[in-house]
Amino acid sequence: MTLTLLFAAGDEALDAYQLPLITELRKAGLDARIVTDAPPETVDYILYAPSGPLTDFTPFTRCKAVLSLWAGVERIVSNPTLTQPLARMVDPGLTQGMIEYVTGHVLRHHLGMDAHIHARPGAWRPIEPPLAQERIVGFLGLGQLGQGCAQALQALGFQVIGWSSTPKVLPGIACHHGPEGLKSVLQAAEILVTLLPHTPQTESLLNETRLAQMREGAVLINPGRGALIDEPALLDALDRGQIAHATLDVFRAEPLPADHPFWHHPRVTVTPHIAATTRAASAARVIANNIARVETGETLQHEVSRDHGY
Ligand code: NDP
Ligand code: OXD
Repeated sequence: MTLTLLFAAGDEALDAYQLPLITELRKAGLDARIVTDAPPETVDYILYAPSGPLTDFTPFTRCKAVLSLWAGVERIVSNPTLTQPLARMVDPGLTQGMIEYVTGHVLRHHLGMDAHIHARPGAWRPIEPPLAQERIVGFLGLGQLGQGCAQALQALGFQVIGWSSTPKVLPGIACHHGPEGLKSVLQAAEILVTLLPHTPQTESLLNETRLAQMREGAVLINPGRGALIDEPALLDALDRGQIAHATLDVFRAEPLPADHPFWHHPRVTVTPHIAATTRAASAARVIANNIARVETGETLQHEVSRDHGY
């Protein structure tokens, strides 16, 4: 029987995904058609992104799983109409992109590149940066992306510490959990990278109290979600120099409004939610393999926990 896959991630995404999906579904031995419209009761799987049109999952009575093209699922996970299993995106291309973004921005601050890029002509100021092994980089979130980035920086020689919900043992990385663990990471990190999902527990995690626990002059890099940060508290910490610089990729409102103070703050770098995008070629493989698993009675991979919200 031909499977019906409803592509509910927007027309722009369809242009990028159609061919890779057809190729990978075939390779996985699946007979499937990709549609953007179909009677809901005929749909077997939904490919979802928040940019797509779908908000009511109730009529999709035959649907065996909703597969998110995004890693972050905060805009769908608490949808009360969603009774079908939900898988988030874990894509090698996306992980690689995040590793490159985080490594690049960590190295910018570690090496003090700005001082040279913005130097006045004639200003010859040789400043010796510390070596990686003399620099502590902290991660809030040690999941698919946090772990990938932490391991890449550890391989470059950085002292890497991290914090997650559950205890972890990762070679060469000092792993913490719980409230005391969070405090330890905040107090130690010279460069802090936030790769947590947005959940009720992580909402405004970096508030006035926690920002004050960070090292004087620390750098914050946030490619996780804007809602992890209490914005007025961060602006205050930046104004005082408690936080030397914030590189922010994600925001409570996106696109970041033109009059938002982050745009003009001398200690803020704004990037427009480009830290890592799901790559159609590798993501199509992940989706096809996950559907093939369900079709052969195996468990859905990367299933989101409704209790945890990620
Ligand atoms: P994962 O689900 O793999 O990892 C999440 C990590 O956060 C885990 O280590 C988890 O702990 C930890 N965590 C969650 N809640 C808490 C909590 N309350 N306290 C402590 N630790 C917590 O997600 P990914 O690594 O794949 O992605 C992380 C986020 O990155 C996404 O949710 C999304 O918001 C963002 N993202 C941003 C992109 C961009 O372009 N800017 C692109 C893709 C994703 P544990 O391991 O113990 O469960
Ligand atoms: C994602 C993102 O969650 O792009 O995949 O932020």
